[in-house]
Amino acid sequence: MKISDPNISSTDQLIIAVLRAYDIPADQYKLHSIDVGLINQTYLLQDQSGKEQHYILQNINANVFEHPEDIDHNIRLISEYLQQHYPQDKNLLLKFTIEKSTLLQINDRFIRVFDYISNTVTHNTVASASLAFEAAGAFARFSHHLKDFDVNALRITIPDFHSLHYRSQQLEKAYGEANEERKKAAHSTLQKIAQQKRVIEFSINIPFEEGFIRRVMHHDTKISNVLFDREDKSVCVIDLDTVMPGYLFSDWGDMIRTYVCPVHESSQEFDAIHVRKDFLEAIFEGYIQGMPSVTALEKEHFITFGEIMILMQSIRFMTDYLNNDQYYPTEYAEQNLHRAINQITLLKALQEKN
Ligand code: GN1
Ligand code: MG
Repeated sequence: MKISDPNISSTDQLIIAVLRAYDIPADQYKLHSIDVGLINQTYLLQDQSGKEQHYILQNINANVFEHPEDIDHNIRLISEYLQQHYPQDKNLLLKFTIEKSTLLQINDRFIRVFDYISNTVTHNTVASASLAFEAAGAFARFSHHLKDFDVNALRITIPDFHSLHYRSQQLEKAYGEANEERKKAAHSTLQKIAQQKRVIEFSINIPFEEGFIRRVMHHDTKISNVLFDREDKSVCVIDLDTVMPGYLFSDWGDMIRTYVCPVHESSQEFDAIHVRKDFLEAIFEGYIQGMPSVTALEKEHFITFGEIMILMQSIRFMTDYLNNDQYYPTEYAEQNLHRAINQITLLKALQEKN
């Protein structure tokens, strides 16, 4: 459904137009911002009467996702498949607009609304190994339940999204075009990144090894993308925008990247960066319990998968720093550099520990 209206300019006006398109009574709902992500904004639309459905409202960042309709296509295919084959599973379901569409375009904004699953919560930090275990199980079950789904039916929502080789080429290009001041500030971190060629070379061979299986992967396994019940048992995974064909390094590796360290990727407390061994084990165990088809080769390279994703994120933050912060929102000038340092520090900690 598409609305073109130059009079819709503020967020408030936008929300009102969204509610109208979905036939949700505006006076009955309250909007809370719930996202902690860098790319998308997510809101909870809470029914004030206590009787009706709550909703999740999310925009699609069209600078990052060039074809929002591809995301819509993927999510619809996946939800239909899961509903048909696992009707007992709970999953976020897309709500239809009054024109029976699941993607709403208002001017240049793309929005979708999902039914909220009652009595679920999200977490922004991984406070315990058991939470890591539960989250790993949720991502594993998601991919496992899609094992007979045709991965090639999915559209590629971001080309080369987790290609470490491509990310390192982007870094080289950014370095070539960067200003002297940023190049200088980045120098010692770039040297550390340059020492990690082995990880890049390993990643290039993954698609050619039989023991690395191509599956439906989520590609964004941070803890806030899991819904938990009130007892902190995982219910389902959310944010399916980057669900694409992929390899286990993406999901297992990104869980290592975002769960094992006690401080966040944007923290400047570099001394506090270390690997919580019990969390690492929980990610391993939780995942293999939910996904019986993990191969011996994949298990053997569990840590390498973490190395790939941590290096990739360091490179992506560094690239953005050298590009004068075009991709990741920043609150101060050196933030992307600090994030890149944070990630390379975590990579070293993981490598020393294993
Ligand atoms: C972005 O917006 P968010 O936090 O869900 C990024 C991920 C990065 C992450 C780093 C589409 O995800 O790949 O790992 O930031 N998503 C996209 O915080 O680029
Ligand atoms: Mg995301």
